[in-house]
Amino acid sequence: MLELKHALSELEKVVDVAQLENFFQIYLWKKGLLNEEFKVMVDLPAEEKKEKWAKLSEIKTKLTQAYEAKEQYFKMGYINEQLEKDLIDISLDASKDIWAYSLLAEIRRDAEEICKSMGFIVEYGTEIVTKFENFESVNIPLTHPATEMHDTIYLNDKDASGENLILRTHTSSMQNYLIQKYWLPLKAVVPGRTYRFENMDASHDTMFYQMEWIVIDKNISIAHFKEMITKLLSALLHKNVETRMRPGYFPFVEPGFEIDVRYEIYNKETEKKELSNWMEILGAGMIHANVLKEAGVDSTQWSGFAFGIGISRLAAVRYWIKDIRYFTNGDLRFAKSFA
Ligand code: FA5
Repeated sequence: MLELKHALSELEKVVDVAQLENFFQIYLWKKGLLNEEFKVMVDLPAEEKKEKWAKLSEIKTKLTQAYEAKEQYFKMGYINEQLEKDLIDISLDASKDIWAYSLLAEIRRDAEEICKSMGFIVEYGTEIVTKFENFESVNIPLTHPATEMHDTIYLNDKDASGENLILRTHTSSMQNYLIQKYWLPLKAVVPGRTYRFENMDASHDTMFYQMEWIVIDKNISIAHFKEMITKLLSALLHKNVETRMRPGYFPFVEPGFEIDVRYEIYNKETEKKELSNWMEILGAGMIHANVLKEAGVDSTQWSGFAFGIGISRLAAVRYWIKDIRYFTNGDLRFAKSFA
């Protein structure tokens, strides 16, 4: 019968993974020495078989345990070796050629700094929201055709009332939450990812960044909004911009508008400065009385405005990028060209 002591001493001599594999083949594999011995026992008389079978089983158990311990030892060695290799050398200079912010992060951080300096609270909110937060709290009844304006991505998980949770389709889904959390007067911004089930093209992605501004106070009017938006866009785009307000429909504002921007560009062919085309950059409006009511606010006392900017499109304007999908498709050539 196979000797445990001998097998263990053989295992002892094993120094690497290849030798361990070899050991396994010789002793423990289904065609290895141990199983061969089990096979031979099948024809032994019952009593003798019982005794030898038990002994061999014990040898198998002990040898397997010893083998596994050694295997574990090699695995840990391998993991430690990898960890060692992956260790970040903090003495290395974090120079520009090895890291850079994504352009979206850069513009978002810029926007956050500008907003903080203007006294705004910055809050990220949650990306997974209830249908109430995304629709009903901002005056979009679930039966309203407006819900179809956003082709929403639904999750299997449900909220407390049994409704499926969704990925927020706009940062306006945070309005009710912000009012409840900070109460009034309120000046807050929500930068973050939003999701829609879109057909993708150069200016439409399924995951894109928005930033929501919400201002509620006494006697707030469109004039406050107009003044603020022109200053803000010029600061964010690093250019002097002209803004244009067009009527726009959003169920959560009344009146609602869309804002386009244009700015001076240099035409290489004519070698002259000229104005760019108008580009829609955000949706805005005076917060609808129903939104205030839903959050428990007396709309005869308080008023406010809100607007939501597409950060991805804003970044495209600021950095002259033709297609917003470049921001998120992970192409290192793109990322490195801005490092
Ligand atoms: C909204 O999402 C409203 N919540 C904005 C708003 C807030 C209006 C507060 C009134 C008051 P809209 O669907 O137009 O509106 O999106 C706002 C901006 O997000 C657009 O102007 C655009 O810049 C950007 N955007 C919309 N869809 C996409 C997309 N698929 N990919 C990239 N950017 C997008």
